[in-house]
Amino acid sequence: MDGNRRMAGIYRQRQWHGKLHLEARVSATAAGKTFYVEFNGVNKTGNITVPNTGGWQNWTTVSVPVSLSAGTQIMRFVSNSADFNLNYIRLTATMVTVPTVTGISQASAQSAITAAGLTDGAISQSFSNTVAAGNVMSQNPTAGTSVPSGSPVDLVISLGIRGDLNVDGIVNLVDIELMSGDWLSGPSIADIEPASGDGVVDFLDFAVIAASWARVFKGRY
Ligand SMILES: [Ca+2]
Ligand SMILES: [Ca+2]
Repeated sequence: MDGNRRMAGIYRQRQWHGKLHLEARVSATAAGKTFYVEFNGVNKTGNITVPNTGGWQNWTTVSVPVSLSAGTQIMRFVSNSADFNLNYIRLTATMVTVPTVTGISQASAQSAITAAGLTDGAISQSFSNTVAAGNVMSQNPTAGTSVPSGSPVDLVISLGIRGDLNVDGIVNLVDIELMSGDWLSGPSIADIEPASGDGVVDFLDFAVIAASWARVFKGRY
């Protein structure tokens, strides 16, 4: 920089968002030089001081954390001082470890995801004979994976056992009775076949309960 010049550049953020490190490779032959970097018109770094490196080709790297939202960012370098060198600016993602969130409630999982510096990804649901309704069956990325801060974590939430109409973790006569009531009065909770429902409760729905009962609780009723 040989004057109080402003330089502007466009930086497409790609998949990066969340916490990043901004690194600038600089040199100066006197102390007291400063600059800052804007993203979308906001000063995200505060003043960054360039130390006296003792020579124009004696480079050092200064680093500050920045936190960005997802999307295209317009990055603007702003110099407060004359007479220092800037070689480059680069952004690197802060890596975090994905926590284990399987087997716990969706709310607890999302709290853990936020606490780890990650974000909620896609939520889908699936029946499970082993994971209680409302708990996390699986996650993507898997626990222990190192990913950039702010990355989304997808969850599959259990709907419980298919045919467990009162969601008590057991398929038994209580569920059969609930289905029988629906059969007489019209579907409310017992239209479970096909999975999206077809507006009627009939032998197909009963067959799902019978199959769950036989498969999951054979010999226990
Ligand atoms: Ca039940
Ligand atoms: Ca049905």
